Amino acid sequence: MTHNIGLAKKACLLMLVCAFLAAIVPDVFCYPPAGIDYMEYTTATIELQIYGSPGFTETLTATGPTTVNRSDPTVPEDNRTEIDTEIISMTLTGNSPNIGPITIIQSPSKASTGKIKQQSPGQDFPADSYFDVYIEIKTKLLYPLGTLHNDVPKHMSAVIYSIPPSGSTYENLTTIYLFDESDSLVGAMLATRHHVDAHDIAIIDIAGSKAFVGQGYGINITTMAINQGDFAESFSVTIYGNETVIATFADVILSSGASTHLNFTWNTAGFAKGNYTLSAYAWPVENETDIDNNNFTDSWIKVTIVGDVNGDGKVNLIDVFSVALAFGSYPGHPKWNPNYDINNDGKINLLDYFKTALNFGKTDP
Ligand SMILES: [Ca+2]
Ligand SMILES: [Ca+2]
Ligand SMILES: [Ca+2]
Repeated sequence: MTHNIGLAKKACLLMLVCAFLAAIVPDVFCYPPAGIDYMEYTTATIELQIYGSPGFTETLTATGPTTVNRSDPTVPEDNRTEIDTEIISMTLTGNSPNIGPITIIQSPSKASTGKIKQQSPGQDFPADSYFDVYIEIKTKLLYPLGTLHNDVPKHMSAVIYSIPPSGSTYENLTTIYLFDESDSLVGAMLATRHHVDAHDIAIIDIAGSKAFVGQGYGINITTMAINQGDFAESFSVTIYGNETVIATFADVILSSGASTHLNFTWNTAGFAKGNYTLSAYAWPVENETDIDNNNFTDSWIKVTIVGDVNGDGKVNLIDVFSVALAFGSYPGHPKWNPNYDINNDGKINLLDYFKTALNFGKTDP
């Protein structure tokens, strides 16, 4: 009893420390108090084997909601905070190639309990999570299958990065036997996975077409956005040069798994000379939990004097000769260098040469 009070005190203290840290350090997460997680969209993939003749092995997909009950976090002796969990409801429907429509439900008679546990003391995520799952598989066939169940739990485990565990996939590869209503062995669940569908957009690249751009001229900037989640999304992306917004893309639309390039030309007129770090931010969509990948920062580009094609802050013979030697080139040409294309028109010609020569001798500052 004293021991339990000690643990309760420890948990309490931990939650206070967590609250304090979360207030001063925005990136510290803390496990929530007891509650219920309703995950509307989850997808189970089961390698199903039915014995007898004709028997078969197939991969069955079923989708639907799963609801989990969570306890308050507690701190055991190993100082890795943990949470007791239980699947209190699950209804997944699908269509078996061999036996037609099926419904998988949480067993009405046996509890599917589990745990969430910190991998390292004091660090909530990544966390280990598992459920020992008992199910019923309802088929439309009265004989010989009817409703199947397992007697030994399917130990489904995952590494999770949030609560609820959006984007994570619980998995178990061992064979668990299935029995019919009269407890006769009829088949087995082999490799089984259960994925919690997630909203997750990300920026995976941003790049400028050149390293040095003459003040007042343009540079092409390409950003790559991807939808790593399970739903179609519509979202906005803002592009920054340092802290200044240099472009906005509203209503970027991507289906699950799709990616797109967001291209624009940044006109540097009105921007002070200096280095600009390029970054892109995809504004999180509703219920998105992994937002670390919504921001992508690239190395800097330099806005400099027109004609300073090597970015050293002065226009001298090196710049003039560089442009002259690349004369007549274009993207793909062996002598092409985007930094020499002063007016950003995709070719290096007299216009670029004159703009460089006209500024000969200028230095910055
Ligand atoms: Ca994201
Ligand atoms: Ca120079
Ligand atoms: Ca040009």
